[in-house]
Amino acid sequence: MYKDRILRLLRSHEGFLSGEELAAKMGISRTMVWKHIRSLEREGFTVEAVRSRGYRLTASPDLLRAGDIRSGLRTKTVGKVVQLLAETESTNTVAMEMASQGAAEGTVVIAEVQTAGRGRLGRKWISPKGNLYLSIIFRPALPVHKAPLMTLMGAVALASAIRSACSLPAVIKWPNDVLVSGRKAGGLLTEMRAEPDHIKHIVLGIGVDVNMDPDALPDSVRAVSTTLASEAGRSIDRTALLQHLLRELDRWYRLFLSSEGAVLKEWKRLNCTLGNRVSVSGAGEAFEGQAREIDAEGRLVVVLDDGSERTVAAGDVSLAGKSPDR
Ligand code: BT5
Repeated sequence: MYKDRILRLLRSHEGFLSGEELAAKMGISRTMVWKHIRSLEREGFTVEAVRSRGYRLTASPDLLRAGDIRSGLRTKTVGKVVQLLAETESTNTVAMEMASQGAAEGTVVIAEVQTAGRGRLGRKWISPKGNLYLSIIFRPALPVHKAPLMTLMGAVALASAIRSACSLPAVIKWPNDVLVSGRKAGGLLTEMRAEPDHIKHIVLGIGVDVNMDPDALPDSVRAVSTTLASEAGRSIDRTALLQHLLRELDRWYRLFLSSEGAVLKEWKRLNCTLGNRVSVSGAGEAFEGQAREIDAEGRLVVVLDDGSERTVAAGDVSLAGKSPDR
């Protein structure tokens, strides 16, 4: 697309670029260059135009663009198809629908805003502008009981991407949270369609609090969550973070298919749950104990005070601090 190419040229150029030069590079007329620049301005870019010198990009909107996301991505599977939506109810709902209709593995659905973002167990994921909301379609040839490992894989990819793109010490809280400074900065929601003996498709939904106004959250949620921008003390380039995330997902998914152990090992390195005293709730019961291990299916092994062990497949965990015996 000419517009994307013009934008790339303006971005990679410090000073002014003349209309003539842009037109020659593109093989189009100067009038067409001007029309594309007007169209970029309508998208929120600020382009300074000075007669006899040309055009210079002075400000970019905090908006995702499909061309930018794909540019230089170089992934094998994840992000080969990117569907970018200004607003939708839930990217997971859209991706589940697309997967049922045969969308390719690695298809990513992204929205700037979700009007009915979902958490687990019918909970809401508040989804104002400024963050990342995406869902990825996977078709792993796996038995159903391995599906929870995909959440762990996604959490490893998300924590790694936040670490490398934002230089923040992101950690994973079992089963589906990514925390920075002890507060939730992202969550994962894994949904699937399965036959009795195998998975048909899995949609991995990821929400990350990046640049949003924290006032968009109710007090109760704000008290236990954070945004990457407030942790970093600067606004975050969402496209760069998203590209890191898609690359990490591509890499960890492939590793996962060849060696689940490799993912579990990295998960253990990045998690903040094991070794802690935890309160577990879910499936109509609640108990406390020490989070001891994660098993080969991604379940949490908790040792209760009477020494008995409980293996938890799903639930909510709150950390009650380091266990005295570690
Ligand atoms: C999650 O659920 O953490 C999964 C979140 C997954 C969201 C993504 S966005 C893209 C895709 N499309 C969707 O519709 N969903 C996925 P859970 O562990 O159940 O946590 C939900 C709880 O987190 C809520 O009950 C609130 O307390 C809290 N919460 C809601 N919105 C939040 C936000 N923006 N940031 C931090 N915490 C939030």
